[in-house]
Amino acid sequence: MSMGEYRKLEHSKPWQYEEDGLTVTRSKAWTAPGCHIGCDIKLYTDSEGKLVRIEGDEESPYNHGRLCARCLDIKEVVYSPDRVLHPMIREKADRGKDKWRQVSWDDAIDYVVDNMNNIKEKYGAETFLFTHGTGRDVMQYADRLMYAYGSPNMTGLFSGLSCYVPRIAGMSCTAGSLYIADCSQAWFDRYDNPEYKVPEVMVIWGNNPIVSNADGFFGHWVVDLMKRGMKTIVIDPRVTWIAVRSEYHLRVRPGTDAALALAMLNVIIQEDLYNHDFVDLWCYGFDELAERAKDFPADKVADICQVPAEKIVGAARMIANARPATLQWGVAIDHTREAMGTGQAVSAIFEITGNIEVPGGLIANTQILDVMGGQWGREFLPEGMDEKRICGNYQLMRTAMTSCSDDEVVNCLETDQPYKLHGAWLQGHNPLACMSADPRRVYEGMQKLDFIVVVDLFMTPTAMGLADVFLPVCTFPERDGLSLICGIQQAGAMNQVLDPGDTKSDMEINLLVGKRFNPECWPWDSVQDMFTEVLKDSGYKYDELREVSPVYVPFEYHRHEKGLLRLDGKVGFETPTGRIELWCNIYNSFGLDPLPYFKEPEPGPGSTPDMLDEYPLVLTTGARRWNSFHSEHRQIPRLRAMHPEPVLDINPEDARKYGVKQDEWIWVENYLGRAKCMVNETYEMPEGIASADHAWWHPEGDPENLYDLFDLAINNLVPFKPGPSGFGANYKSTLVRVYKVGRGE
Ligand SMILES: Nc1nc2c(c(=O)[nH]1)N[C@H]1C(S)=C(S)[C@@H](COP(=O)(O)OP(=O)(O)OC[C@H]3O[C@@H](n4cnc5c(=O)[nH]c(N)nc54)[C@H](O)[C@@H]3O)O[C@H]1N2
Ligand SMILES: Nc1nc2c(c(=O)[nH]1)N[C@H]1C(S)=C(S)[C@@H](COP(=O)(O)OP(=O)(O)OC[C@H]3O[C@@H](n4cnc5c(=O)[nH]c(N)nc54)[C@H](O)[C@@H]3O)O[C@H]1N2
Ligand SMILES: [Mo]
Repeated sequence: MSMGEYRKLEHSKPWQYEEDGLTVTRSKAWTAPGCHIGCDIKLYTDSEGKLVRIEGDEESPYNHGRLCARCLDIKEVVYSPDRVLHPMIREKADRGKDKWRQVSWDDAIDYVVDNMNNIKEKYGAETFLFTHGTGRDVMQYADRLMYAYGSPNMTGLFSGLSCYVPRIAGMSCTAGSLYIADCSQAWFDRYDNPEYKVPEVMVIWGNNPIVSNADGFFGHWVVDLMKRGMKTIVIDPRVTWIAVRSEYHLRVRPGTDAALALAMLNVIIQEDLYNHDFVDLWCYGFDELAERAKDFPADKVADICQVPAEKIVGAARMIANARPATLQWGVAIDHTREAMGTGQAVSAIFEITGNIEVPGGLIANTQILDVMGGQWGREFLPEGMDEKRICGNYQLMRTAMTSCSDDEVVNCLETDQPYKLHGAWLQGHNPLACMSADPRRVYEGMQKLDFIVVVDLFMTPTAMGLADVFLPVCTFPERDGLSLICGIQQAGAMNQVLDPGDTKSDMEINLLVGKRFNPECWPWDSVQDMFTEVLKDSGYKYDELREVSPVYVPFEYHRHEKGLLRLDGKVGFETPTGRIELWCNIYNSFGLDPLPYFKEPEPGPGSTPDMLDEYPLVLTTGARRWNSFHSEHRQIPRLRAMHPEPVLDINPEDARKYGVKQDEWIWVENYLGRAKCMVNETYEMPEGIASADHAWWHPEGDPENLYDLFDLAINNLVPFKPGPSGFGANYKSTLVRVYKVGRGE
């Protein structure tokens, strides 16, 4: 949606200049390696074209010169001896064996195109899967390649599509758009902007923003705001850096957030603390919500969530009395089978208190440019193909999404229903180590495919186990690119400063391959021409963008009152009633509960108490670490040294109770499987709740043992089992026991 002229940043220097004998190039950090945001950076190269330094750009309105450890260590990634530097092919019979043959790009691309075309001719394009991992600037190019080939099947092999998708889809259904915390990121002058207001309270719910900087949200904005007087409420079982500085820390039992949110709604409604004007004018279904919330009195919910009732009541009052309050939520909301009900309950707190589209509240995240969300190139998908998209009976998913139900894809791999699959293109994705629940199912299911391509920068367990062709990508200093960030409405230029050698960018690879499938879909002569096309709404050509990057879309508050949030230009929200639907018509029409609801996580102390004898500990997984992005950076020495092995964070009382000790290797086991890690005794975790790292493998391990993947994968304990809508899965709640490796096996 274009809303007028883009704003551009005035820089004190050109995009490239000399300083102390070095060339400084302004750019954006993105991928590879993994990152979720795209900070403004300065790359310092010497006369031999070597990267010698990287700094945050102090003129950036986004990160104000700050960078994370992974960016500061980018040199070790770029020059890592572990990188794959040439295309490689392996015989299908040798999958899992370290037997690769180096080939030229021409040969690799011919081989890929021939094999993919053969499958299309023999079995149909729908039998070829396309996948990509999280949040990279790779996604839209992978989508477009799929459309050029003619397949409708994009998948992450991720139970319940459990990353941001449930929150985005949920808010789109109930409020017409995703809403994000207003930390003044839409303004160049930020906190000083006269229209901006520092929130009185920010609720940080199932998110650790300073470590994770997730989804376009720069975590240190929270610290900036705390310095300007903002108070915080943290909802997290773990003691985080912000939690110890917050007014309220609710150490909720994993997977019970919906009950907590419903209890807070009940307090706000019963005590008449909600915003009557906003509810009367802009909300639909308030009475029904009030009725539902009555089932969640604070003292009952205190038992469910293991949070004292007075804290629930106090936090609810504090949110309702704040002018404004805002929400920064995280992936813990999606990592439960009840993701849709949970997200709906949490967002309703901020809706009925009138914190929508106000300065310092929650602002609509309208899409920048039209290339995101699986839409770019969708017109090239042949007629009738979308009906073949693998969604099972998840009708909301089929209607609201352009991708598959990943759970149904795994069923399809195993049962050959509704049809047999034959190939896969995996780009920026290490599913066996990260996204896949029960990774053995995916490993075995994928073995049935005739042809698999992996596009990555390092050899991974997924590539070693499954790939027939490996196409090596370059890192971000080695390529031009665009950063189009969700979470802040800007477009930025990434500028190449290093020679990529015999590696290529994802964009170039997809342009080369895409042209062969459908030249009309990929008509450009260069990636730069393609970027200019992507940028067309902004009014800038790619070359011009370098100088003025980043450019921001126009922005204003109270857009629902001005007809700026609906496609028809009327006031209100893009929902069937034009209001925020606390009782959701779309859910109702798909046979789903129209109101927020809570169901005990399964297994769990509330649903399967009989399992507690055998599996006494509640387990959450995957809390982000400073030094790695999921399965990445395990082979980068300095980053690995910060956190050398997977750990289980466990309260020292629990460690004693279950007979395990600091730094000991243990098995964490549930009814489905087990994974190995080291004990870390810490009071950061409450008694009865432990937290295990995810996405572990040993790049130094035996390739033919898939780098210890199946020993270390915590997802051995996570089933493919989404919620009733198909969205959300229990990556953050199960029941386990722990025991020393070698004991009782
Ligand atoms: N350094 C680094 N940054 C990353 C990533 C990375 O791997 N490394 N990954 C990126 C990706 S893809 C994502 S999705 C984001 C995610 O980033 P976040 O949303 O911050 O996700 P997590 O760190 O998994 O979890 C956040 C907090 O939720 C708590 N938690 C665990 N279970 C529950 C629960 O049931 N309820 C509640 N309320 N809290 C719970 C954890 O203790 C943790 O402190 O980070 C992104 N950024
Ligand atoms: N138990 C448990 N499991 C989880 C989670 C959890 O909290 N708990 N979190 C889940 C979440 S939220 C997510 S999003 C997934 C993440 O899952 P993934 O996105 O698969 O994770 P990554 O390891 O970051 O990336 C996969 C691969 O992409 C490569 N790569 C990085 N950048 C680029 C690039 O620019 N181009 C290309 N071609 N390749 C690149 C990396 O080398 C890596 O091998 O994991 C999920 N798994
Ligand atoms: Mo994620």
